[in-house]
Amino acid sequence: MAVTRTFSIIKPDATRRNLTGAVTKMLEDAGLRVVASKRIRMTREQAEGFYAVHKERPFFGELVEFMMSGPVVVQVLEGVDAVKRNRDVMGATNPADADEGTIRKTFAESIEANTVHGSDSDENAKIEIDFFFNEDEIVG
Ligand code: RTP
Ligand code: MG
Repeated sequence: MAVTRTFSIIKPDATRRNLTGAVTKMLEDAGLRVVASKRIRMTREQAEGFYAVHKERPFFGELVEFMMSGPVVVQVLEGVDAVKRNRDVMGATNPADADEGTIRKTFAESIEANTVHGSDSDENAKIEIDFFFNEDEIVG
């Protein structure tokens, strides 16, 4: 299995509760390395652009407002089979369905305020990393 990259967001519900370190520790303990990280406040343009695939979904407006509601930490993670490794430690979108020991089971407040985002394919990981980072900000 190759070392690959994925893109992660620690969402506003987590930064509000001062969980940046706790979430990052779970990512690291899962075998992922943080090779880029920055704390930002998403603009409306960034939130709408990032979640453009969900534009037609009924929850789109609320999702955009939520992602703008506080600081987020955007990260590039590196590891063996990084996309799957990250999705496994994140757990299901709805914390009620997430397995014990996952980030969302441990910390998420609701299906929307669910603590983390993680890319769902290598292709989307590259698009999402490029959306927030220049290559010279990533130090492997
Ligand atoms: P993410 O993209 O954030 O990693 O989460 P995901 O793949 O597990 O879930 P996705 O279907 O891509 O949905 C993106 C985010 O939209 C919010 N959501 N709200 N109110 C709702 O029914 C609902 N469904 C999804 C969540 O914040 C979800 O992570
Ligand atoms: Mg998704």
